[in-house]
Formats: sequence, structure tokens, C-alpha cells
Amino acid sequence: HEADANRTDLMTITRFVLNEQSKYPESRGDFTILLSHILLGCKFVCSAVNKAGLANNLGLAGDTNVQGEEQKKLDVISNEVFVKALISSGRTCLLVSEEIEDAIIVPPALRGKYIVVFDPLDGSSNIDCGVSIGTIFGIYTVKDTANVAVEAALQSGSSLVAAGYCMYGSSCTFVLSTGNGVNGFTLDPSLGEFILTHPNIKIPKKGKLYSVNEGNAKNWDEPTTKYVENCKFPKDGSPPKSLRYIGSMVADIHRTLLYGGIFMYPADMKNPNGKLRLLYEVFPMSYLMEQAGGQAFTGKQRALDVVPEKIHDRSPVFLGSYDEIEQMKELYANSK
Ligand code: AHM
Ligand code: MG
Repeated sequence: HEADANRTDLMTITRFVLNEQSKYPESRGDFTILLSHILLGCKFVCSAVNKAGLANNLGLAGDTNVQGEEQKKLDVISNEVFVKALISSGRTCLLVSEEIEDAIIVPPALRGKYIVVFDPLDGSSNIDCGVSIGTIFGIYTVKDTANVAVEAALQSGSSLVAAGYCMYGSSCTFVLSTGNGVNGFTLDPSLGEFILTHPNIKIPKKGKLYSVNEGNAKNWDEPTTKYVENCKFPKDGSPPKSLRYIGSMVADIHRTLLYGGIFMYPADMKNPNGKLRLLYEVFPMSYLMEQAGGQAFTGKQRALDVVPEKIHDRSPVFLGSYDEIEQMKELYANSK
């Protein structure tokens, strides 16, 4: 409609979050400031990802540039962008990035109460063929900003105050939960603003899709094997499920949230803890799933209840539609 094309009452993400926060009289806008710095990082990375093919074709990436400096890889650039954006927000005290072995303790003068755990560019092995990749983050708070140590990041996922991801795909999509459901925003590149396009995302209760790296089937445990077998040859007369696996967690989870189904990265004989990292992959996605009405399970317990021992710990995970995860839990309960 013509009227729609000229709308000027767009719900930008900043307006949306300010609205949400006005419900809490004690809120001082710190979260909004932190979020605006995260969003700036996402816009920067989005633009760099969009230009990646161009840079490759021109022989720039991995090559040396005119100044004789080596071109940095996108995952390295993304990490630097987020570290700088987060520290300069003045609202963080501790950062954990997939790209950095040790946690970063923010200098006292720039400290705020938030801990941010993040994977700056997940699925980066997919960059060269143009598959969707993304940034994943989780946010915690600390009480005592004066004495911050790495242990402050070893909180269970149930203490998260917010989590989300940004997907660099056919469009740039930012999905966020602050504990009041899940909302999705799409970047309007002409405005440079994220606009609310997917209000109150709820994952369908059942799913017709399953998503797993089936190349690992030889090493799976019995419940995973049984579940997948049942996807292909259902015993209750229901139609078989379709397989969708991109191999890029943000894209696989985004589809699972919108269409329903199950995403899994199970344990196997070679990797008893699976592949995915608790702090900045498993926890944020589990939080979003639960906030959208789904579930997240490790094979032993609710994923958000795990307490990490080290910042880069891994865990098996099954995420998705409520009923699918119920089935998975039953299979594990019966295999004991
Ligand atoms: P990365 O952090 O090294 O990019 O690895 C994480 C990625 C996820 O995006 C994805 O779900 C998974 O690895 C795919 O692993 P696999 O190639 O073993 O199926
Ligand atoms: Mg990753």
C-alpha cells in the first residue's frame, strides 16, 4: 500500500527497547546504551561481510595491501570491532570472546555492570561460499564491578539478562530477548536502522524439520540415533521429517525458531561434550528457544542450568520445538 511505503512511525530497535525499559522505573538506560554499541558492531560486520566476496575477487583478502600490511580475516576483524564497541560503551566490566583465550577485564575507568559473552563471527568457515553467518551474544550482570575476575563469567545460562544473535544473510536480521519473549528486527540498509519485523516470535510446538550433521552418525549415542531414525521412518504413521542443515548455527537456529523442528549438536564417541561452546553458543540460543516457547536440553539436563567450569567449555545440545525436545528427553530417560 502507498500508505505503508511512506510510514514514518517505524518501530526501530532503540524505540522498542526504550519502550520496554520504561516499564522498569529503576532503569537508567545503561542497557540501551550497551545495546546501541552492540548494534553498531553488527552493522559494521554486516557491511564487511557483504564486501567479502568483492575483496576476495580483487585478490585482497589474505593478501598484503598497499601499506604492506597483511589483510585481516573477517573473524579477526569482527572480534576487534566488538571488543572496541563493548569497551567504549562504558557499560561492561568483563568480556568473553570465542576468538580470545582469556577473558578481557575492562579497565576500571570504563567499567559498567554488564558481562558480555560473544562469538563475533560464528560459522566463519562458510564465508567463502556466501552462506549466512552470524554474531551470537549473551549478557549477564555483576554486583561488584570493583573486583571483577574471570570467574564472574562462569554463571549458568539461567542468570542471563539478555541474549541474541545477528544473522548476516540475504538480509541482516537481529534477534533479541531481554527475558520478555523474543523479537526480530531487520536492518533497513538505506536508513541504517533495525526495524521490528518479527514481533513476539513463538516457535511452533511441533516440527517437520530436523537439523544435524549426519556425517557424525557412526559415533552417535543411542538416543540420538533412535531420534533421527524415527525422523526418517516414523513408527506412528506420521510423515517423515525433512532434513535441513546449513552448518552455520545462527542460520540453523533462525530457521528452527521460525519454522519449528529440532537442531542438535550431540555428543559422540570422539567428542563427549559435542562441539558447541556453552557461554556464547549454547546458552544464548537456549535462552532464545525457551523465551520463544521451545526447550533446550543437553542429554542430561536443561541446558540453561549447566554451570560452566571454564569459559570455553563445550556441551552437547538439543534445541527446538517443545514436543520434539520432550521426545528427546524421553529417549534419554529410557536409555539409562
Ligand atoms: P565455529 O565457531 O568454529 O564457526 O564452529 C561453530 C559452527 C556452528 O555454527 C555450527 O552449528 C557448527 O559449527 C557446525 O559444525 P559441523 O561442521 O561439525 O557440522
Ligand atoms: Mg562459533
